[in-house]
Amino acid sequence: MLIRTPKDWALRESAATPEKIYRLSHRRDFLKSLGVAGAAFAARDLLAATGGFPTKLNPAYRDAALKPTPYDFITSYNNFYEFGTDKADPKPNAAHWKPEPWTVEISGLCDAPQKIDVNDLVAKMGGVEQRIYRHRCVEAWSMVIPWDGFPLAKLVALAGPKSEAKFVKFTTVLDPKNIPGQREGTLDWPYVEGLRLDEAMNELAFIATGIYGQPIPNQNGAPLRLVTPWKYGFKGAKSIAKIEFVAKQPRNTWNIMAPDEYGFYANVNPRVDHPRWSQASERVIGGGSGVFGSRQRTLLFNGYEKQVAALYQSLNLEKNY
Ligand SMILES: Nc1nc2c(c(=O)[nH]1)N[C@H]1C(S)=C(S)[C@@H](COP(=O)(O)O)O[C@H]1N2
Ligand SMILES: [Mo]
Repeated sequence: MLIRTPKDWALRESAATPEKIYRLSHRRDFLKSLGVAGAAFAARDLLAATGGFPTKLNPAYRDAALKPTPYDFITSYNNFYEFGTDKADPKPNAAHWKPEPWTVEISGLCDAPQKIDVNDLVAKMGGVEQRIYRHRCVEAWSMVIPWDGFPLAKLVALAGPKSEAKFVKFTTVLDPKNIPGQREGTLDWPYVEGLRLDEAMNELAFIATGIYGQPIPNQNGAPLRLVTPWKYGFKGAKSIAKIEFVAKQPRNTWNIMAPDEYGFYANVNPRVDHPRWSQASERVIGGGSGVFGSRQRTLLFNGYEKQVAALYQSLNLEKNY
């Protein structure tokens, strides 16, 4: 992220073809291996085995003005340093990674700490819904993504945070044997992120397990990742292994790597520039005629001011970037 210059923002020709056929997901392979077709399978197990799919669009999170970015761009133009630092790296480099079975640890200052299989978690959350959210990277590009998943607030309720818990810390996968980038010192592994507890309970905060009604591809953070659409993309920790309730504000990876450039809050703010570039506007990936096509003005809180402004009323947003 901070190391790269705009030169690597070129997409491969094949990646620019919109709406190609969806990649067969590992979950589908898993389903097939179970021989579900003929077997008598409880609805709950079926739901769990498929990661909660199919999904239903939640109309409260669809904006007619938002045009979803083609699937191929969303899944081939990625930041996931575990699988390489170029935008085109994660898709091929993560293709053979097997993020299953997957256990999520819920721990720290909460009443119901637990280790839970991701499919059981999705079932406990009542399955998944689809929300169409804006997605803005601190590198000044953006997309519109139809995410499938469940509200983070539901997971917080399942955990039952104690009154001393003020923040949620997310720790992502650490598996250097199978993750090439983690055998190099590009970042301080594992990638960690955090939210204030009230941010985590905001209606917008979401745990994604899918995109466009398909299980989330490895390169986008399988099997579950954080989505906070009013914040820069780096808040969206991919491939989460542990969710911890803590009393003190945790450090987050990009803040550890470059504290003068990346803060804890990471709220999208066109009035607070990155020290090395403007945040006033953004390139729309897949927009317009070319790969990058159009450019548009960036909105405060990425257009979600109504939902989140109250969280930051007493905060100086220039200091707390
Ligand atoms: N584990 C992990 N999560 C991560 C990253 C990463 O390198 N590793 N990159 C972040 C950054 S900088 C961005 S912009 C988003 C990109 O998400 P996308 O590839 O699904 O668009 O993931 C975030 N989550
Ligand atoms: Mo990013």
